[in-house]
Amino acid sequence: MSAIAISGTGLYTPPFSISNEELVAAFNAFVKKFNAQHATEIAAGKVQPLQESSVDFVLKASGIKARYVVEKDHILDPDVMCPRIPERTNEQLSILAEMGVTAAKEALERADRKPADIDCVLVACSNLQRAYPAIAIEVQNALGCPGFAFDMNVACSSATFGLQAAADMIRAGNAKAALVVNPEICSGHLNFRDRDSHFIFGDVATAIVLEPAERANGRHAWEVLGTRLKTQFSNNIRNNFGFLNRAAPEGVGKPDKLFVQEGRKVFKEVVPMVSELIVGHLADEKIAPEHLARLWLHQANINMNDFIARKVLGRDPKPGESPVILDTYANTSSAGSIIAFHKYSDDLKKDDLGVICSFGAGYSAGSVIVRKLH
Ligand code: CO8
Repeated sequence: MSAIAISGTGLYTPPFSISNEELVAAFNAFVKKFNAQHATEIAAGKVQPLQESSVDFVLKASGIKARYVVEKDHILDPDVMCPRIPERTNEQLSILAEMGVTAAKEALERADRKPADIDCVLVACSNLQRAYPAIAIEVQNALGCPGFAFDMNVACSSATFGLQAAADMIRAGNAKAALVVNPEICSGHLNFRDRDSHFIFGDVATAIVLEPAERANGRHAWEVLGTRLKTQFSNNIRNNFGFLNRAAPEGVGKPDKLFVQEGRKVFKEVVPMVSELIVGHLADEKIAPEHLARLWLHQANINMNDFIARKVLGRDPKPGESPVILDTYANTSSAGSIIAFHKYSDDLKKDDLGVICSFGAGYSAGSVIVRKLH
């Protein structure tokens, strides 16, 4: 079987950052306003008063200090509390494609490849902007890549599932080199009026170039030793937004048309699923966990990552062994583990081993074992 390598990665970080302090201040202004407006019903016991959020809770429960967003002002406006992103004409590049193209250009540069070298473009992300034409075909067109492109969505696991799909297509001879792009505008699906989840997500885009290992000569190249994917149906992370919303008008405006989750259940059920996936994958590849130089885990929650790293390594991770980007980026869905890999892999040396791992809605989980090539 021919070896496949990740030869470069890229990152686009949106221009605006929202601190926990700013986010919680906006949320609490909304709560005060809601409770004042509904004072009579609240006093009569007909409406439950809303509770305020807290900066301390957010940091302790999640490890998040800030998040990047593509639009800030309206998220922080207590009367709006969602991003307002101006619609673009069909002739303009869509915002999701634009973010993806920026990340893709960096990935191509780091891989020392031109768009003409890529004949397969996948946009793999949680939050696709439209039904069709595929965002991936728009990215392919904007970059000028030959070949084919398509979109895929496996929620937070989209990047690792995209990695496996691309590696398999190259191995099978259906593509020479692939670009997997993960643009995520999570702020568009987040309910900023929901105290339990308003702090969780941020916006970003990442990109990955894959090609046969024998051609990946650059210093950012990592051989993909193996990929393993798993899914198990669960309603604990769900978003019912979709094209049938207008066919069921009674559902319009209900909170389930945005991100909803049973956070505690997710935590309890996903931690063992992911640890078992990684440990089993390493055992099958005959790699002892102590031989791993790094874990680039999905960035959903610091406590979750600490748990998984401990289960895989059998001890507390040493500083830097399981890098965290969650503090400044928050949960960026599929892009999280790729941001960690992009920012914290260049310092490793030839033959160092690591695992890129994602997990999220579905449930879905993906493990990718990599070895530094040069
Ligand atoms: N401020 C103050 N207090 C709060 C707040 C708040 N903002 N929120 C909750 N509390 C209170 C609660 O009311 C509760 O109080 P009490 O004990 O009196 O009932 C207490 O704090 C504890 O609440 P929780 O049990 O909810 O808190 P946890 O400690 O469990 O932390 C988390 C909540 C952070 C949500 C945690 O459960 C978690 O991280 N779970 C895992 C989440 C996860 O990984 N989800 C994966 C989602 S990723 C994915 O696949 C989605 C893809 C789609 C992307 C869509 C983009 C939008």
